[in-house]
Amino acid sequence: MAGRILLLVLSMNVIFFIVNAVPETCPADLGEKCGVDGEWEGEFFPGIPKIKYEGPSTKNPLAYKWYNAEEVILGEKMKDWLRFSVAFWHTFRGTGADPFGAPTKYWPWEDGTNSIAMAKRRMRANFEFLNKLGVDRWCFHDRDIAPDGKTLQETNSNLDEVVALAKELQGDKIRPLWGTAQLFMHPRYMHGAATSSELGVYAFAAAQVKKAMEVTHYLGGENYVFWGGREGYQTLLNTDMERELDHLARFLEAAVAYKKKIGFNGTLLIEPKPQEPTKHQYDWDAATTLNFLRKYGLLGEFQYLSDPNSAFQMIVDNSVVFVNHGEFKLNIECNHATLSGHSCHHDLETARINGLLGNIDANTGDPQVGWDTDQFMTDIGEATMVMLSVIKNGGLAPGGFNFDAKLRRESTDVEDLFIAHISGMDTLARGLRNAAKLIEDGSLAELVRKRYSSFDTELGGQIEAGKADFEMLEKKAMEGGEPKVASAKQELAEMIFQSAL
Ligand code: XLS
Ligand code: NI
Ligand code: NI
Repeated sequence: MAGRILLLVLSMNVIFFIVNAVPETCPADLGEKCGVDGEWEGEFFPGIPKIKYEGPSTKNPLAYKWYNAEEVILGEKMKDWLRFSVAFWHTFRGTGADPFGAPTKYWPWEDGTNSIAMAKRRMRANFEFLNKLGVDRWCFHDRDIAPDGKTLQETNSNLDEVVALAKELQGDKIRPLWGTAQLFMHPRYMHGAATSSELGVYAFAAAQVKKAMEVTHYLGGENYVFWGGREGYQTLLNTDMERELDHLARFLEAAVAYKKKIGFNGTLLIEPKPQEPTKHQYDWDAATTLNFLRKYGLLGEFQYLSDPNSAFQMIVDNSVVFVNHGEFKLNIECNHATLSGHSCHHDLETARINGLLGNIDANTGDPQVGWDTDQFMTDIGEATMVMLSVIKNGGLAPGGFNFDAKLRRESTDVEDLFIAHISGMDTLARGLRNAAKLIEDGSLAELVRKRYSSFDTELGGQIEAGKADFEMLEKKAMEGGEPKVASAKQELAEMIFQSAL
C-alpha cells in the first residue's frame, strides 16, 4: 500500500514536472516564437512595417494619408497639435467580449492568463505597437498593466515589476500621456470608490490612487486622470448625495496634496460621463463637473491671456485664451459628451471657455446605439469641430488625444489594431487641416463677429463692462424704437464649414 502511494506521488511529480517544463509564459500554439526560457522571441507584429505618411492618394491601408507628423500647420507641427496616445486597456486588454457574447479576439501573444509574465509580454507588444505607429504616448489604468495580488502589498509589488519593464521599454522618447487607477471593476467598488458608503473602500481607493500617481510620476507621465465610473448612484432613495459629493471633494483635495508631496507636476484631469456603469454619474458633463469644482474651491486662479502681438492670437479671431492656474482640468471624451445629450464640440467649448480643456479622449459613439461604444472617430465634420476648439485653446499640451477607442467585436485581425489607429489619426489630422483652412479663411469668424457687432458700440462696451444699468437700457429701448434683428445666417455658416471639408 505504502509502495503504491509512493509510486502515485512520484508519478504525480513527473506529471507536475512535465506540465511545468512547458514554458508557462508563452502561448501554446506559437511554435518557434517561444524561447527556451518561455519568453516571446522576435516581433509581435511581423509583417507590419513602421507606418509612414504617403499622402491622400495612397491605397496602402498601413500608411498615413493625412497625418504628416512633421508638417507645420498654423505655426506648429502636426504631431504637436495632435499629441496622440494609445489606450493600453482597449488595445491590449480588449477581448471583444460584450454583455451578450464571449471574447472574439485571440492575439497570438496571449496565453489566456493574467500572470505577471503575460503582463510583461503585453507590455513589450505595446511598445512595439507604439514604435511602429510612431506614437510617443500611451495611457493606462493600474490594473490593465499588472494583475491583482492577494493583498494590496502584493498587488503593488506586481505593479512595480511591470512598471520597471515599462520604464525600460519607454526609452527616452515614449511617456504616458496619463495614468489612472481602475476603481470600478473590483466588487469592493460596487458602491463607488471615493463616494462609497463604506469607509474601508474609500481608504482602499485612496491607497490605489496614491500608488497609481506614484507610478505615473515615475514613468514621466504628463497628466493623471480621474474617471468616476461608479461615483454616482442607482437610486436616490438609499443615497446621501450631499455627503457622497463632499467625500469626493475631500478625496480630490487629498490627491492634490499628495501630488505636491511627491513633486508630480502633471495636470489632474477629471473625465465627465453621464452614466454607465452607474445610472447617474456625478461628473455628468463638463458644466456639472465645473460646478462641482467651483463649489468645493478646487478651481485655481483664472487669467485671461490676450497678447495682441502673438501670431496665434491674430489667427484665432483675436480670441483670448482663458487660463486656469488650478490643479484640475477636464478630459473630454467625445462619446461621453454625446451620451450626456451634447455634441463633443459643445463639451469641448464649455471646457475651453472656462479654461479647463486639458485632454480629449478621442472616440465617437454610434447614433443608433445608446451606450459608450468607444469607436474610432471617422466623421470628418466632427473632427473639424473638435480641432476648431483645440486650435482656439492654443493646443492641448500637456494633454493630448488619447484613443479611448476599441475595435468592433467583429474585427479580429492583428492588423486591424493598426488600421483603426491610423484611421483615427488620419481623421483628426484631416480635421486639423480643415479647421486651419477655416481659421485662415476667416469668413466664419467674420460671420460671428458681425452677428454680435451691435455690442461693438459705446453702450455695448458699457454692458460688457457691467456698467449698464436698467435705467440706461430702458432709455435706449425707448429712444431706439423697435430693434432691427438680423439674420443668424446659419445656412451660410454651414456652407462655409462644409466647403472646408
Ligand atoms: C470609460 C472611460 C474610461 C476612462 C479611464 O468610459 O472612458 O476608459 O477614460 O478610466
Ligand atoms: Ni475615457
Ligand atoms: Ni468612455
